[in-house]
Parts: sequence; structure tokens; C-alpha cells
Amino acid sequence: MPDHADTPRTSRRHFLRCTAGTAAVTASLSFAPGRALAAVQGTNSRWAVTSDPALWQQAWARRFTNVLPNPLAAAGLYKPTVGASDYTIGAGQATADVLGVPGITTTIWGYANQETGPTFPGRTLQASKGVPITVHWVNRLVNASGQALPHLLPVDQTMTIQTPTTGVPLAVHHHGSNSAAEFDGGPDQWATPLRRQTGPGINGNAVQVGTAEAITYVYDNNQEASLHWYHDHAESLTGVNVQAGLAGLYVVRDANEKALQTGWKIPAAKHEVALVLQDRTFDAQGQFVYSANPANSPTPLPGNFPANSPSHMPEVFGDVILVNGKAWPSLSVEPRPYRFRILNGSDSRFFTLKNSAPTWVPMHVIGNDLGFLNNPVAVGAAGLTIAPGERYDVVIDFSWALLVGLKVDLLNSAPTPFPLGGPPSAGTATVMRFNVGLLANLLVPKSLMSTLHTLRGSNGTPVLAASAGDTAATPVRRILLGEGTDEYGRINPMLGVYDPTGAKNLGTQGFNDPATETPKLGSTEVWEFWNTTVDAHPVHLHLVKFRIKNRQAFTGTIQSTAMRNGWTGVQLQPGATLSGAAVAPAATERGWKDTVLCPPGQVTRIVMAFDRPGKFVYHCHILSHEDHDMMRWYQVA
Ligand SMILES: [Cu+2]
Repeated sequence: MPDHADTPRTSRRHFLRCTAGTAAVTASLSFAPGRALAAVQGTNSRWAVTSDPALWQQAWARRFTNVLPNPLAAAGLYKPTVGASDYTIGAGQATADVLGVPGITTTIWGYANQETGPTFPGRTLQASKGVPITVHWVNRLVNASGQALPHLLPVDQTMTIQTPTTGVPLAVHHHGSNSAAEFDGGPDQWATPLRRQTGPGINGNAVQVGTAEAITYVYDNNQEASLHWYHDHAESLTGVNVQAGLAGLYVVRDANEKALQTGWKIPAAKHEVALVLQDRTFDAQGQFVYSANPANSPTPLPGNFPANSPSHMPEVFGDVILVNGKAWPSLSVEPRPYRFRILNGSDSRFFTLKNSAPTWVPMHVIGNDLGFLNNPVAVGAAGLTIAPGERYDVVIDFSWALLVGLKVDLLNSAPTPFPLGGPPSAGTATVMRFNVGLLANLLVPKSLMSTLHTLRGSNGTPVLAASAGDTAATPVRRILLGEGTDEYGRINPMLGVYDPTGAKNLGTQGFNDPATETPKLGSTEVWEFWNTTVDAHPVHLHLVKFRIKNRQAFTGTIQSTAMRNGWTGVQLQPGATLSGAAVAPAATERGWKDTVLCPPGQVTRIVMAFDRPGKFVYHCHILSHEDHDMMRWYQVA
């Protein structure tokens, strides 16, 4: 193992005591058909756990020489294709300078509109609250002759949807969106190149005459100012599709944010910068590679595992840190406050961020996934942890950086896997550098440096209540997070049901098992996530915005269960005991959220209202978990 790499996980562990023996699941299950071998072809040679050591050293030696692009600058935004609100955006293959090593380019999958070839990350969609936009998403993963391209990365033939025979299916999900179910871009809403085939989730509303190759979605944007993102979400392929490059930002603006900017309470314009944090691994030619070698599987695979087939891994960690598609970049900043809109767009890596001069360069959180906090909250000595899929809105004040020198590094201390794995290596502990220069304008209002601002309470943005919004009468659902094994003995994290009465204690369920969570349209519910695994899982619900109520430790016993297809699952036995007091969420996570970090051995409680009908998914945003098989449907009716 080269010293630049983090240590991958090689065994599974439960947080709770697991009893011996296997119990059949007591409640009724319907058995979904097993997945046959897939027709989606990948590039099987591109598997590796670590980057080519020589190329990694070249990239590391050039750290902080790549210039950070700003996805929120004018050049980073899509312009409408027609009129003011109609966009056509295609996914395609291109090359990009990711590493900054002379002579090396990386083949990427990215998004493009009429002005540019595909970029990684895709450019940013900017919308205004209450003003809908229409996007025609086109899968253009074809060569010059119109033939479908193979996947850039190895595709595990044992777990991929088998239906498509005309190329790699793509499904564009707008993460953070409150939009109609037919425009959600869920795992079954896919299309193969040039829309030759579509998944079962595509219905007539997503088709528009005149754009026969596109899937057309309308986003209402009836949401507060917040940073969302769009990324691929095709069933079982989300990890490889996003790893190939298919992700970009989506920013919603509103009057409250505008007033805060013009009132000199938050930085604006070129002093507002988005940071998309991702990790990647590269071969000697600078191409993306992926953890997919059966020899790296945590348990020996049986003889009937398909020969020469890549194997899905429990997590995927890269050893090169990218920000906005550039390896270990740097940004020249003035000695003044900046607003950073941070997305963790990695497959499995958590980031715990602080900077190398925390005393002189304070960081404050001003917002969460889906809107502003009531007031800025200082980031403490432990740093700010951002799980995959989460966004944090952060102000970093470089006003006094001249006292400590001109270079401030953004550092990462999050273990892999989080939170009980090993520490990051020197390479993955380093994110990027800020080079502090001179003030461009000596008239920076002092109010920008204040941390006493009220960020909500006017312009249609109500103050957040201290309570998460539930009452004693609010219905409670108990979601189980458990780790089993698939038919080949591979780690298989899953969602499921915990019923302390034992009546419907289903245990872990697969993605294709029938929905068990069916909230009423307009209802408010508490969902509890009982995490029996040793990992933290960032659980994301499509459609809704929620508040975190609290977290509480528990003890209990889990028992193995026999599942369909020879899978082994787990069941949390009735009688699990809460221990200690319920702990309120950190002050930095008390805003509107769509993704919540669920620590091991704890119940994490969230509160939300279900305001649109239809079928949506909830899933772990560790993409390797989501694909296998930590995702389920819920139905609002
Ligand atoms: Cu997970």
C-alpha cells in the first residue's frame, strides 16, 4: 500500500452485538426477481485502489499550482438555450486537465450546453425563487458514428440493471429540489444515449415534442436561496457515473439573500465562491480508475462469481483531492471575508475541514443544505464535518491573515471510513490553499466582518424555531440501518424497518422490495434512523426539506436474517434500549437539511412535511452504499 493512500476497509463490523444463527424474517415479503447479467459495458482494465505512484507524486509536487475556477462566476453558469428559462444540457465525453501535470489529460464525462463541450464538474444552473426553469437533459454518450460509448470505469455485471441494451443509462437528479415526482430524476428515470431506451420511471410528462432525444424536467424553484446540485442517479450506476464526472451545481437565489448582500452582511459577487470537494484515483496515463478488483473484496468471492468481472466495493476512496475538478488547487484571496458554498460530492469520503490558521482566519457557518441559519455559528476546534451529499454555507474571514503570512491551507482530518476508520494520509488531509494578497478595494465595510447578523426573519424567510416542528402526536417511523451480505458474501449495507413491538419488524430490505413508508400528502412525520452499523451514513430524502430533531445512543441485539437471493440481512430485536439523553443537533446543522449524518450506534431523528404526491427514494449518500443496496422507495399519497 503506497503511503499516499488511505487504508481501505477489509472487514465488516456491527456496532451492536450480533447473535449467532440465522432467523427467517417473520413478516411477509414479496420476492423481487434477481438481477441477471447486465448489458451495460464498462472498461474493465480501469480498476485500482490507489493512483499510479509516479503520477501521484508528480501531481502532489505541483499541489497549489492549479488555479481554482469558481462555478458561481459568470463563466461558470449555463446560459439559457431558448428565452430566459429553457436549457438544453447534454452529457458527453471529453478530456480535461484535472491533475495539472504537463502532458496529462483525463477523459471525463461531463455536461455541456450550446456554448461549450462537456465540462467536469458541469456548469452551474442559477435560478430565482419562484421562477420555474425547464431543462432538456440529453444523454450524448455516443461516438462520432452515433454508437454508444462503453463506460469509462469498470461496471459490476452482477448488480447493474440489466434492461438497457443501447448504452449507459443516465438519470439526472436535482438534489435539493422540491419538484414533481415525474421530474425528480430517480433511479428508474433513466435514458440510454439519444433516448433510445428509457426506464420505467419515465412518463409522458417528461417528454417534450421537438426534443425527442431529451428527458424534459421542470423545476419550480419555490425554495429559499440555497445551493443544490444535479448529478447522475441511474440505478446501481450512480457511483460510477458520478465518478466519471456527472455532477454540477444548482444555485437558487432569493430576495432575502439579495438584501443580505446589498446590506453588506454577507460577501457577494467574486467574493462568493463554490467549492465542490471530490476525491479521485488515477492510472499512469492520468485516467480515472475505480476500486473494483475482486481481489480487494472484503471476503473471498465464490467460484461462481463471473470470471474477469469487476466487483462492487463497500466504499471507494480516491487519493487525490479535487476542488471544482482541479487537483489540490489554490485561490488568490483578498484579506477580507469570503463566502464559500461547499458541497461534498465524493463517493464515500467525509471531510472534516479547518484551516491552517484557525485563530487568525475564523470560519462561520451561515447556512445548511436548503437555506440560511438564523445567525452565523463559529466552527469549533474540531472542524466542520461534511458528509457526502451535504452542503455547508461558510464565511471565512481572511482580514487578519497578513499577520500569519500569506498562505492559508484548507485541511481535512476525517477518517476513512467515517468515523472509526484510519486518519487521512498527507495527500488526502490537504484540500487546497488560499494565497492571501492585497485588498482590491480599501472600502470593505466593517459590517461584513461582524458575526452578529440576523440572516432570517424578513423577505419571506421566517426565523427558524428552536423546535424541529413535531408534537407528541406526530407519527414516528423507525428506519433500520443495517449491514448484511449479498449472495457473493460482499458487504451489503441496507435500509429497513425496526418495529419495537415485533409485529412488523422487517429488518433490512433490498432496493427492489416493496415500499413500507407511505406518508400522507400534507402530513408531518418524525423519521428515526437506527444505525446498527459501524459507519456513519448520510441519509438523503428526495423531495422534502427537514430539520434535525436530535440524536440518542442505543443498545440492542441484532440477529442475522435470511433474505431473498441468498442475501443475509439483519434485524434489530425488539427491546433496543435508548441510553443517555437525546442530544440536540450541533448549532451548525440547525437549518433546513436534505441529508443527515447518522452516526453509528445512535438514533438520528428528523422532522419533515410531505408536500407533493408520488414515489421518491431515500438513501445513503455514500454512493457505493446507495448502489448496493442502501436505497428504498417511499410513497406519498
Ligand atoms: Cu451508507
